[in-house]
Amino acid sequence: MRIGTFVHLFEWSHGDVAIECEAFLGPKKFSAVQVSPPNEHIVGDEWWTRYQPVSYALESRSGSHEAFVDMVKRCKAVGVDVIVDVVVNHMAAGSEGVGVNGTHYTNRNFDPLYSPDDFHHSESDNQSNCQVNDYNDLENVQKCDLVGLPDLDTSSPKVQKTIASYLDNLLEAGVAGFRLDASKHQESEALGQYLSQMSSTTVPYVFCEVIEGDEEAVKAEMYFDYCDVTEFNFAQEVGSNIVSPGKMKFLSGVGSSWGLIPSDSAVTFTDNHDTQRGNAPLTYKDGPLYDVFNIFLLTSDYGYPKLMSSYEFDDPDQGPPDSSPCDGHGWVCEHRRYGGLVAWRISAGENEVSNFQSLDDGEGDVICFSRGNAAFVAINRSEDTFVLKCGTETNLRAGTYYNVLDDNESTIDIDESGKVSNDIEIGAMGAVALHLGAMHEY
Ligand code: LM2
Ligand code: CA
Repeated sequence: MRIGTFVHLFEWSHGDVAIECEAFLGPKKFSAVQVSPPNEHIVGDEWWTRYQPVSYALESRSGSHEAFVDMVKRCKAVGVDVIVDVVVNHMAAGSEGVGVNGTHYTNRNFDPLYSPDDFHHSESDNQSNCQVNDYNDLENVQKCDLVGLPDLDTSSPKVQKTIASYLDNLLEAGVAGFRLDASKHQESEALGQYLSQMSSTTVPYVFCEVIEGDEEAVKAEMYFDYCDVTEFNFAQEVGSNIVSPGKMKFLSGVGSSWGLIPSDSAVTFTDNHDTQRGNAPLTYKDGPLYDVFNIFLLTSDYGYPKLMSSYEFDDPDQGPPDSSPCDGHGWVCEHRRYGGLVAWRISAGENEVSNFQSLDDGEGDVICFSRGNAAFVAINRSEDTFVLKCGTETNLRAGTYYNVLDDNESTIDIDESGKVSNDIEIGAMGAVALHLGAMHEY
């Protein structure tokens, strides 16, 4: 069971990530931060320029090589690992272009890294390739170009060596983990091969971005030997029980019995930078209902949760604001709302969900559960204040606890038999979360 919590600080600059590690993520005990691809990408204001690599120089919209190394060091110093988004399925599209560090490229030619024969290509012509358009066909998904992006031949020894040396470079800088972008579009054995060719003695945490679709050729389990895997169905399945009222009571036992991948392999999230522009059931735009979803994400015993931290957008292509996150305009900073739950999860530890109760007489909008004797949460998804009755079982030992979702403003007493000692009001779309690590001293 994963007791950590990590956060994707989408499109934050290296300098701002470093500050956030020191000011918030470290003190709150986040295990890691996922950063946007730090390597050279095409020029342009859209966020997705970051997914069109031009070289592996650590120069990007987020900052310079030097700023990157400084960020990694400062985050590490406060106990926060840096997980890099690694884009190696493909390179930048187009017949010609230039990267943010001044590197020129032409069609499928990225001197000195890759030449046209290092890419998958048509039999008779190394300047062109098939397009990904048939998700029932493994070869098509993995060897053709994804949205016109020249597809690297990840099975080639030369390409594997080049990727492994990029990864070694990142580890050298102190990076602790990788998100392997578009893993679904890379043969899993080839992905395993380049990972095994790293020479660094650091063993990174690796998770693979695989969107498993019913009946599709690529299966999440193909990757389990090499990495954890993004479980996109968690957001869909759990989300559908949060979007409509009356279904919170069905959230007991989220896991393999729901058709999800094994918990130990799963990276979970409510939304990510793609789904918040696509089919995510809930995003920051949904207000408090989205908070309910994130609170469930962080208190669930399933998977390794990743919080999304966004900037506001109307146009889905829109890049990040140029102000500082969290105090500047245009940033959402979702992760700041749930800081107290990170320590809650650490207290909950390896304990599975127990004592799951539907509290509103079967209406299904208010639930509570415990994680062993270490942590308790009650979540009110209804539009009205709910009174958590005196006598509700928490499994906690007697004492006074802070509600960690309330910046420790309020306390709750638990009696000798582990029950709530007074009636407690939980606001609409609100929650109370108590754990052994946040007991009131007296
Ligand atoms: C991913 N995971 O597998 C990323 O999470 C996702 O954000 C990336 O797409 C994708 N794979 C490739 O790394 C994004 C964005 C696309 C964008 C690509 C490349 O969602 O819209 O495609 O990055 O920048 C853009 C244009 C598209 C065009 C393509 C090539 O939107 O219309 O296709 O560039 O020029 C002709
Ligand atoms: Ca591929």
